[in-house]
Amino acid sequence: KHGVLSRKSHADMDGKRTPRGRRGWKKFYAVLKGMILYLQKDEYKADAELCEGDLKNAVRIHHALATRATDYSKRPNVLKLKTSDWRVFLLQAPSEEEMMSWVFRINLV
Ligand code: I3P
Repeated sequence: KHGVLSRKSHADMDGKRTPRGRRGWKKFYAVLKGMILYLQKDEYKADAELCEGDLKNAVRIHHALATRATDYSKRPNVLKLKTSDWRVFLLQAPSEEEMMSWVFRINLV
């Protein structure tokens, strides 16, 4: 699965709140492949073309949990992703359908 997603980092590893200055929204092209959600700066790229920054933004979603972000109302179509290392991301999809599709696909892994 792939598509445009905006990301906001809410908590870092071990669940510590992401500090100010790194809490902004950023738009990515997301690609879910195997157990990894790649958040790429530009459009679709094959593995070989991923740059260092793209690899840094990749999120392991094994044992991660995706839910509708019911407690976040500033933007529509936002899901909350909790990873196994206690990071928390908010991810905004272009539509309700896309958001639910990401939730479903992430939780299938
Ligand atoms: C953050 C940025 C985010 C905002 C966040 C700010 O500043 O303005 O858009 O979240 O508020 O801290 P910075 O880019 O300097 O990290 P919202 O869009 O959800 O308001 P927050 O600290 O309340 O999460």
